[in-house]
Amino acid sequence: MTNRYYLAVDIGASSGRHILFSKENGRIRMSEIYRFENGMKKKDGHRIWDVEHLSREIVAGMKKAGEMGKIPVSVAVDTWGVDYVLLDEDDHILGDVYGYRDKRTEGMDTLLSEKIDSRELYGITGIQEQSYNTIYQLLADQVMRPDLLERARTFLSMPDYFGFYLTGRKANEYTECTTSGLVDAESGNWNRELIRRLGLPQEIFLDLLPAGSVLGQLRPEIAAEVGYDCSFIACASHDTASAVMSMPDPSGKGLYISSGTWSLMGVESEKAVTDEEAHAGGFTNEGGYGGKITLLKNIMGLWMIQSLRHELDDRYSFAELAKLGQEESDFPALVDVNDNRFLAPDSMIGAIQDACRQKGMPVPESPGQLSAVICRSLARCYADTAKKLMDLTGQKFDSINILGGGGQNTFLNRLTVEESGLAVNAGPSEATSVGNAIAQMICAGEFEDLAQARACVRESFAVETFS
Ligand code: LFR
Repeated sequence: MTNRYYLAVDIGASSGRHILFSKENGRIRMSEIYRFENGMKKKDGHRIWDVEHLSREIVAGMKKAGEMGKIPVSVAVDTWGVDYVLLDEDDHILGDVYGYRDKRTEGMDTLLSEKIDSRELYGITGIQEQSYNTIYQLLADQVMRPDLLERARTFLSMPDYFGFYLTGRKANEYTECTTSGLVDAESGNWNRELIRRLGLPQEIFLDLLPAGSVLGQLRPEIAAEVGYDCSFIACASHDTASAVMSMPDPSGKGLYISSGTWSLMGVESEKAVTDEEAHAGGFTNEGGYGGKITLLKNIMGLWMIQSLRHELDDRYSFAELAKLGQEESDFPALVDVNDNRFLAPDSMIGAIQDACRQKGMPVPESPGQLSAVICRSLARCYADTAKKLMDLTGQKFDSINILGGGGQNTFLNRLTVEESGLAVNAGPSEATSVGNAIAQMICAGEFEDLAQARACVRESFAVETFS
């Protein structure tokens, strides 16, 4: 029997990739066939996404699959959360598409609190206040470009937009749209009353589509360009939700960190937890596959290392920075990685040094010292968050599953073991793409359900244990 292929397109804040998946002899096989750059561009002092470039790259990678003679049964796209496009009545994108690190949402928290109390809001959506969430971005639109919001007819999250670009069909997928901060944690659909209270247009939000639904076939123009037709699946299109699907444990009960640009640490939960403890602890209840909730905390993550590396003119690889950090692992300084100063600083090095100086701690200077401070601080935050999650859920965990590329940082893994006293299981490293593909494979009948797929992930991918 010839292989059936599934094409996962995973777009992160710094790069995108196309990975072809298949099931062979009961195991999941994958091979990366295309990779492209991404990043927020600076325009007029703002940070924006080049959506046109991303759309073209998605098509280019799909074409590559055809050229290789590996025509997929389906394709799906996942991206980061919270960002969106607005379409006018002719389905054209209105204005620039802002990136979540843009500063235009500064002050929007005050505006929001005038419209609704933050405790009440958390009770409705279960979504933690983060300056970059869609809700703040839409308020910034209301203040800064109201004409545009008036002309908007459709709201599409980033992956929704790419689905529309490929199929011509508009839909709002559940997992990604929960990151907006406008979805009701109880009903799993837009909270229309909240949208009304914020003064946002109702009609731009479409009814939510469950993750794993067929959106449609490719548009004829796209099919002609890539050289084949296939269906497009609305997978768990929020990258974090896809990553959590890849947990190599059929019960899905463990503690995870989806580790990439961000570190998203949490557990899978049947219901949203919106009590005061969860709110005060900085936890958010985002949508997961199968209507589950991913109760997690956003931790600044490897963004800090990525920024350090860039600032050092990419002279060191990630592995080299980890090694240099290891040599300085006793450097006695720690920063609060969730301090907003690290979200989009002009200089990450300067921001770390200032934070240390202000706390009266030794100031890291060399690349190794900076790497050590970042990794130790992340590990400390993971340990604190693990403790809080145990309190919150009343569950005990003895290990942390590191999902995604961040699990390859063995220095950070060792520090995490040291700080938390828990074992670390690292893998799969392409967690998000694996989750993306699993949603497609369940849709095509390759797996009965997520538990069966997770059991197969455990058989198919190497997981390294640190203890
Ligand atoms: C991870 C992620 C997080 C989200 C952040 C911003 O890539 O999707 O879950 O909070 O990016 O969108």
